Amino acid sequence: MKIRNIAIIAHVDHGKTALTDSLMRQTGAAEEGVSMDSNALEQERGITIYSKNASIFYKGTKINIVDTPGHVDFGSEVERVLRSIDSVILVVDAQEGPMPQTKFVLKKSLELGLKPIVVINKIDKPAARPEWAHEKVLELFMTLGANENQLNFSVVYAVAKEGVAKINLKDDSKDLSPLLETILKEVPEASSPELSQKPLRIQPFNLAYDNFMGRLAIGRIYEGVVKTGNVFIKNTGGATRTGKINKIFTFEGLKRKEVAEAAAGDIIMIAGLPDIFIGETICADPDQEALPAINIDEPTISLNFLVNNSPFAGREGKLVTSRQIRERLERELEVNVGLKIDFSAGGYFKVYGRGELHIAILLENMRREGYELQVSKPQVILKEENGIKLEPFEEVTIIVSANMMGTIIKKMSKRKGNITDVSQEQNNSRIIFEIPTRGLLGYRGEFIIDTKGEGIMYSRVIGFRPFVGEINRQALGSMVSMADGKALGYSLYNLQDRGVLYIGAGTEVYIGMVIGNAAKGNDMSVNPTKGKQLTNMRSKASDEALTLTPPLELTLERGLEIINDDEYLEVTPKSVRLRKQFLTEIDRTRAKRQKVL
Ligand SMILES: Nc1nc2c(ncn2[C@@H]2O[C@H](COP(=O)(O)OP(=O)(O)OP(=O)(O)O)[C@@H](O)[C@H]2O)c(=O)[nH]1
Ligand SMILES: [Mg+2]
Repeated sequence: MKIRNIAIIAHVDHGKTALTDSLMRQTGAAEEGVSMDSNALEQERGITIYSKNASIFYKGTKINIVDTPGHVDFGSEVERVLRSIDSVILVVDAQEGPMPQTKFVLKKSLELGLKPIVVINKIDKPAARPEWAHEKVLELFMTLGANENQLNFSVVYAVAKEGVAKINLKDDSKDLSPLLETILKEVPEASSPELSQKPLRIQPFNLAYDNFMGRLAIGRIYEGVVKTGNVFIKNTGGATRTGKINKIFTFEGLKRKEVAEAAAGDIIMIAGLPDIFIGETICADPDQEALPAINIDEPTISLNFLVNNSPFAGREGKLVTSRQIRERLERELEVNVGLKIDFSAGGYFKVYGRGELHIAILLENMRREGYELQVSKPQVILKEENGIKLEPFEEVTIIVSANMMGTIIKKMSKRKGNITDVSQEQNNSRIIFEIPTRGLLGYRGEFIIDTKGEGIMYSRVIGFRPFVGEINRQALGSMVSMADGKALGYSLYNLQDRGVLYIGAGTEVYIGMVIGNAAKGNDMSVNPTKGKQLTNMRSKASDEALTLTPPLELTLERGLEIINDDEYLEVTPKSVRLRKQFLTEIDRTRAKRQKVL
């Protein structure tokens, strides 16, 4: 069987999944309406979170496709995948052109020696500028030091959503055949009789989990033929252990199909190796050489997961105990490769992740399954090397209308951001900063407000650098309830001038719950349950209908962003609430004093 292995890579939203879906539809690998974004959260948010495998058949060749996530928090997934395929389809939006994540994934691909096929997508958009986008992509290849062979990349224009691709913009095309032909022409064949005759070597690049089969490894067979039975596993440190493969699957469309054996070149899933990990080598003989290791990016932020002990604990969740939360987190570690958890501290679990979205997705999945818990403020992970304190830095690309530039630069410099590049395009300015992750935490919300939701901001971690010292940023205080009960419209009306409220009238509150922010900067104890004094006097003002500004709804991501050091975010299947760690003002004052002493 002839096999080609490709990955689809791009900046977020440029159309990777739409293209994969259309390829499956055209080749009959999946029916109308079936999407690679199969997970409920993916469908709701319209983004890919987990990279996934599919395979299609075209003119007798099997094409294994890995669809990758475009969001930076999941960027390390992409890197792992790139190691295991032979070519990439780089999708670029015909209106936006190359964006920060385009640059990142292209750079990785070029470094690995891959020759990409470029798909200029969304040419149906009214503002599409496909020729300009093509030129920009070529410039990017050159900036990134592509070799001559790589610079000679093929270009295909597409409307992925509708399943149409063409080699020349003027061509008349009804389907994706021009792209499929390009794949057959450009992507090296993965299988050959010689490779199949060698002793077995498989390297997993992804993990999955099944309730019955346990941990599953998704990997590429580099050499040999795999059958069920005993194998040797070499880890990246050089140690060898034994294992037994008891099931082998290949992909057909999105589905997996159990097979008795599979040969070199194919991408497969195997069951039976409960401790298998990314980058290890599964082989037939203990003397075989291990394949080069696959790097896994280190986490950049950490936070604590705790049993919920708020006055409302257990009201909305079914799975609330420390043991239940621990078991769930242990299960997550089976597949969530970027995640690390320290279970050793008493009273909480320390969770290390790749970014706020990475953590938010885990919490969202947990609350949907009925879990209830609370978490602390995410902290940036600091490292020490040769006695020097290091902290993670990010490259931030901001695109705003030209008149916003001043404000943005002022705010970013305050947070220790340095400009590395500024350019103008159409009516927008594109500014690139390098900034410590610490400085960036909590800025996103402010950016959205400053640019009225029209600014674009992308960031990605670029590595650890020397710690830049204290960052003075104007933190917002919290409005803390000093009463239990139902919030009343009358008191919220009086409070809404002093900060942004997170709750509306009728919300149940408890002592120590954070109900809004305090614009002045310091925490403020308030009583949101106070009703109007009853008097015989009629006052005109108070009798007019009280118009409340709609509250700022606390989502998980927003909560993780605005939470202060001395607070917890309470997460239940129905609610996301902020609270003080110490509920009463007396306890908070005492805690603060003890810290100082
Ligand atoms: N107009 C137009 N829209 C498209 C086209 N292809 C995809 N889209 C839309 O673009 C949006 C994003 O598409 P996806 O395929 O989810 O993008 P993606 O690259 O997989 O996104 P992530 O996986 O989250 O990085 C969706 O709303 C699609 O319907 C196209 O050819 N034309
Ligand atoms: Mg996608």
